Amino acid sequence: MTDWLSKLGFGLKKSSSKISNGLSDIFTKQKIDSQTIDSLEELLLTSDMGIQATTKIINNFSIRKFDKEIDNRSVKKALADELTQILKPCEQEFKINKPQNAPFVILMIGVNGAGKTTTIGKLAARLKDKYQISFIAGDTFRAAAVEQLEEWGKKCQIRIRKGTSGCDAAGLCYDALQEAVKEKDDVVFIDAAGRLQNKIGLMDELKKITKVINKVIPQAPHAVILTLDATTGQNALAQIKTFKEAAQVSGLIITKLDGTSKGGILVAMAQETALPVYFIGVGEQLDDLQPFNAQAFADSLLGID
Ligand SMILES: Nc1nc2c(ncn2[C@@H]2O[C@H](COP(=O)(O)OP(=O)(O)O)[C@@H](O)[C@H]2O)c(=O)[nH]1
Ligand SMILES: [Mg+2]
Repeated sequence: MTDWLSKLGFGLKKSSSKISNGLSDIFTKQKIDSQTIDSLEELLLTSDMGIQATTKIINNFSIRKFDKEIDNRSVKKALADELTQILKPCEQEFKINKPQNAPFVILMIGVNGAGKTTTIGKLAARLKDKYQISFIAGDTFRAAAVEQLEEWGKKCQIRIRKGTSGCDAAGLCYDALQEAVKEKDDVVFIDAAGRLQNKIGLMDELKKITKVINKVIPQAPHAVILTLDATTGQNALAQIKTFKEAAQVSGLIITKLDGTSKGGILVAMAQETALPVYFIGVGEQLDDLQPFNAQAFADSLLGID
């Protein structure tokens, strides 16, 4: 098995054992009856797949013909097919289309603790051999947030532009982006603040930052990535809704899949929002960020090896 696949399987262990054990308990008979279907429905719902996706899966699954005897593996394979179909539209490569004479600007948004700064570090590590990258420390209210970004910058030898503590993030972005243009950076990551206590405040700040970015570089930000913590389960869906109202979210990165049994949330997201999932986080190390692959994710989620 390739390295990334085994890492994915390992990262999704908590989710897959929950689902696997559940399936073993349900499919004990040689035929599928209404009780089996009811139990399957309950398992999918408690695995965070959401009502819409669960209904779709159950409808398709109940009319499926199993030609041989019904063993655990064929049930898992059939379910993996259903999950892959739902997840597939989210499998979209994250592309850097650098404009002429300006950097490709990536605005990272998400609530505090979702994994924005860590993900910027991981992403930059993937891209740094190919592009001249810089960071803007837009989370100006938390000193620790700036330090954390600086650490990633040191680790990956990437320049970071920051302001004084508590300075206006939009003003910082304005100056820093102009510098980035002058320095001919290829890619700029903006680490935005993530306070969600006050929805209006957050929306206003994001709108202001976007406007300023756009003033310096037309068409920018070129990507707005919403980072979501998978351990929050269904709450992640509410976060998507809130952030979509505040910014033009182009895609998602789902972190901390290694720390939760709620990996099924990606199925609910795929069904209900259909936003691209560029990457998934399966650990805290630099190489624990993987491009999202629908089939591999579905297989790993069900514990198919
Ligand atoms: N286990 C695990 N931890 C993660 C992952 N991504 C981020 N973290 C951890 O989550 C915590 C918050 O991340 P941080 O980047 O500071 O979040 P931010 O507030 O959105 O910038 C840190 O301790 C990270 O190491 C992941 O994929 N897996
Ligand atoms: Mg941060």
